[in-house]
Amino acid sequence: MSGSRNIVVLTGAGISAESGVDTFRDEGGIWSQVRLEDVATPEGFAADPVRVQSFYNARRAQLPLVEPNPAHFALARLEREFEGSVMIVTQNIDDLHERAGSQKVIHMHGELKKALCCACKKSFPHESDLSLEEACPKCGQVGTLRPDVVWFGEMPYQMDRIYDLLRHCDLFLSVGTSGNVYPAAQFVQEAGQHGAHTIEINLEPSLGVSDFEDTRHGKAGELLPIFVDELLTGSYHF
Ligand code: BV8
Repeated sequence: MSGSRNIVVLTGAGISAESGVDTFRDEGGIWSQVRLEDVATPEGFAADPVRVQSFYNARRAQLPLVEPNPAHFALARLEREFEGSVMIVTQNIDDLHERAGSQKVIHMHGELKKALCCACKKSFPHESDLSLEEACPKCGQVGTLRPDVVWFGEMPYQMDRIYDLLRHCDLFLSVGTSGNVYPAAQFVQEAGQHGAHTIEINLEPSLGVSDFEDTRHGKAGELLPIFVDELLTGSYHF
């Protein structure tokens, strides 16, 4: 395996499913419990900020109760042991990749453990419940804090950097995402058009399955450790 090769890994809610974190669109998933429009849009936040704060407070409070699973640990091993570069671009807002040991992680949809001030636009770590009575530690204004997550209709983070990574990677691996949400759902085409080998590892075929050159369907916690072994031993050719 030559050292100059680059791997980009896109992850979605499915990689955290075996850790006990709800996905969005599976049976009983988050969007079957609450309307996306009400809790994951700027309009929903403006209409009922208390409802949105409590939706994210409940998900943030769950983080200490869940653990990374073998899929997260497999990607952290890949980053440590692969001769080239490994970058995770995650749609997830949990901290499980970092807790499994991954150091190169881009949270394109933000992070539950960060807050953003609507007034001064500063983001900062925030692990407890967010409330409207809280003052921004940066500008001092009260009632301007929101979860630092990217809602529908908002620009995902670090898009220029992500597209640059996609255009220069040799392997694009997508794990645990249904391919519903853009622009993440288009990344496989961007990578493939620039010469990357593309593979999907997902419980079931995603909406974008036909864009991938290779697919493996099953649980990420079972399939990813095997796949990482194949990458590290060179038995998976790309
Ligand atoms: C934007 C917030 C402009 C935090 C989220 C066409 C082009 C461009 C945009 C659009 C378009 N059409 C519509 C849009 C707008 C919209 C969009 O995509 N809407 C969808 C609903 C149609 N997109 C946006 O608004 C985005 N912004 O477009 O800005 C722009 C355009 C171009 C370039 C730059 C900017 C902003 C989107 C971000 C929204 N915020 N989250 C939060 O609350 O979490 S999205 C939300 O969905 C989560 O982040 C989640 O991660 C994400 C994607 O869901 P998945 O991760 O895929 O989860 P899902 O449940 O769907 O699937 C789980 C999968 O795992 C399943 O396939 C299942 O089979 C599998 N699985 C389950 N268990 C396992 C497993 N796999 C393996 N092992 C297991 N054990």
